[in-house]
Amino acid sequence: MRLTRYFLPVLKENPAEAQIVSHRLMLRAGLIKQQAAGIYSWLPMGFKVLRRIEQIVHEEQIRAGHIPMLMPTLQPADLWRESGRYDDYGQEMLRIRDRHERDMLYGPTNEEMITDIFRAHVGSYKDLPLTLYHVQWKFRDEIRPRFGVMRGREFYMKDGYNFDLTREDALHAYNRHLVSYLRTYERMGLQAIPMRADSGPIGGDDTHEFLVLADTGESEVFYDSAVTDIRLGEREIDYDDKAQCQAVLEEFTSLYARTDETHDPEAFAKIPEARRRQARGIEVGQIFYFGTKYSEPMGATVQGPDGKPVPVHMGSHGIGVSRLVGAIIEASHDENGIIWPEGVTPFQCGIVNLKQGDAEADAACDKLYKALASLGLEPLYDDRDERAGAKFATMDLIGLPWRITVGPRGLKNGVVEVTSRKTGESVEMTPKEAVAKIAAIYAPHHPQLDLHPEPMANRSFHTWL
Ligand code: 5CA
Repeated sequence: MRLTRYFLPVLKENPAEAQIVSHRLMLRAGLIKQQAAGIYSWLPMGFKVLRRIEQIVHEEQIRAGHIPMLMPTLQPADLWRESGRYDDYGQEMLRIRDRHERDMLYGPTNEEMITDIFRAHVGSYKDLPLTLYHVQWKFRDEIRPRFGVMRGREFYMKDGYNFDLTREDALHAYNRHLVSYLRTYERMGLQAIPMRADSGPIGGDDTHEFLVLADTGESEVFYDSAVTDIRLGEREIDYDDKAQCQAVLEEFTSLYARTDETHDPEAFAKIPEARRRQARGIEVGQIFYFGTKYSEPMGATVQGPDGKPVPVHMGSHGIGVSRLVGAIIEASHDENGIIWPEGVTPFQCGIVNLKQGDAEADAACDKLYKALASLGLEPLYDDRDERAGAKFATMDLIGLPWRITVGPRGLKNGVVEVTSRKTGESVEMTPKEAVAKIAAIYAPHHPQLDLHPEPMANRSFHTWL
């Protein structure tokens, strides 16, 4: 993408309404625009990041054996009357009446609707286990929407629902979700720690929240600092292997890590003092096992092996997809702007032309741009007629992990400069080496990248983004 043809409305001033850095940077970098309290438009570059995050979520859910689908945002109130939550949910639920005076609502979550789908189509234990999920907009009429997309009223969430014959099978589904979530967050360059939590209006006894530690987080958390040393990493996971998934759950949840609702000062005091931490965190996901809380009142039963109907054991599992954009920025920025992790960056690198209009510099930039694009990468080429300082400031603000700087002086020696946004370190190399370096960096994030392509006019990679 050439910057002169893109829509990137960066702000010069710090927006007064933003209290935390991620909100400020999302507005300044032209990622979002507020339309009403807690309701945002996703401008092109924000939309790209949102889609990258959603894509990782899909890939990891599908890897875990979970099946994508799509449910509507509007739901009939009657479904929620069946579960008893229509009245319980209170003012957070946005209630709507249609022209036929039917009560509707904008879904804050989908336990009832998925249970309705299940009971309509599944009748036998032989069809289990089953986990269905979707990524869809939700609405919760939060009293205090704040911090931009972190606590929105309209927000984008992945929510998944498992149906199992027994409690044991449903707990395996719980563990599977825990493992797949750890992988999901790590791919986004985040450490999200599973912590024992409270189940709130979703219900059930078993629940963990995933927290990204950040001073601006809304949750108060207590943990043993040793949990921050554990990583899932590249290990192979067989999601059908119950023992393996259980072992990962135990590895990640045996040490003390709790949100304030479930905090137990006595247990906390047993941790060696040097490892006791009280901090704040951003909740980027939550998993629940709630057994038959919805299946029983809503009649979601299957015929068991003995021919008798049994209510299915369920859980639900959510990832805050839109909140993650803010959480990633909270975890990865400096005083000059965002620092996108490579897994979610909207463009893999920037190209800065130090002397727009100089025939040699323009030609070198065009060539670099084409070489990167032909590999399936998407560079953002700053081809504006601007001072170098202004171009660098924009690149730093929008936070692309790598920048290739092209200027007449370097080109005389046959080199361009490749700079890491994170470390600020710059290395001179030939344009060809620069392309190879960027491609090698992204190869693990995009297995579909073709590093030795035939010349090809129409590549499908990310073309709709
Ligand atoms: N039905 C369950 C699991 S699918 C559920 O709704 N869980 S939840 O309430 O914990 O929401 C899942 C995730 O959505 C949260 O962990 C959080 O990351 C995100 N989320 C919740 N409320 C908001 C909000 N107001 N703004 C942005 N993200 C939110």
